[in-house]
Amino acid sequence: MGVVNVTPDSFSDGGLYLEPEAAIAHGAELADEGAEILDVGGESTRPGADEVSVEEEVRRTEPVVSDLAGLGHTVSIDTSKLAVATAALDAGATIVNDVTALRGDPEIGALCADRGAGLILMHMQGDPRTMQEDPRYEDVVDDVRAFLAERVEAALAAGVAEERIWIDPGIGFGKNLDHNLELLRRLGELRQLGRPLVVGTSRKSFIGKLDGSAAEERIGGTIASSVYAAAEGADVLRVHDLPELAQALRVAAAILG
Ligand code: HH2
Repeated sequence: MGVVNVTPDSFSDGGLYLEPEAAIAHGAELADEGAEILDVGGESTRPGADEVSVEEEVRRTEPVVSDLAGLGHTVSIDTSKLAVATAALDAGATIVNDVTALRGDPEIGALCADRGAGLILMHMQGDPRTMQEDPRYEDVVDDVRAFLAERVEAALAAGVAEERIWIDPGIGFGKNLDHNLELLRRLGELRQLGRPLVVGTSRKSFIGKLDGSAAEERIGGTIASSVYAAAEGADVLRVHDLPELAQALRVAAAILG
């Protein structure tokens, strides 16, 4: 899954693809480089990010979704707002990536059910403004697994077909360094839920906490964590840097046989 951020303030690529033409060209390039899904987002979820109005989020994302879907690409919309998700599905997206797992706008469940769309449910403790202040868990993997099990039930109750539901531990969302590392180390335990796993480690700050690197210097850490996640059973890797990761995954797959 390649990331297409149509935002001025995303933590690693904010402002680079704010114009629709730039975002569309970037998405097409990611697809060329091997991305099978293009994840279009119009609001940053980084800690402390400003909230964006529904109108502005639709204005940013809709033309990009429309063009990329029109080119034949599979597009997901990274949003927690019903109106943004609706506009994106109308424009040709087929997956909703909801980082609040239906807690922001629960009606996204019925929308996905209605349209036969895929739905990604991600774990987050707290909300983006405050989530990194002091995250706490009894046992981070057990807590995330219980949360995701409960959100899968909520999606099923809204009518979403089970085979269209994907789950994501939400690396960096209300987690300190140890929480992120433990979730990755024990990722296989989330497979007990029986749903495909999406994992996003790309350029995230846990990598910088290990070596002091800035966001654009974290490709090595992104590859190491993504290859490890794939070996532990991740089905979708959400990343910014496609060619490097695609090569790493090909080599890892060849070794594992
Ligand atoms: N991470 C980000 C955004 N959306 N969605 C899922 N399912 N999983 C993730 O790990 C995830 C996500 C954060 O990355 P990015 O989009 O690059 O940054 P920002 O939120 O600042 O735009």
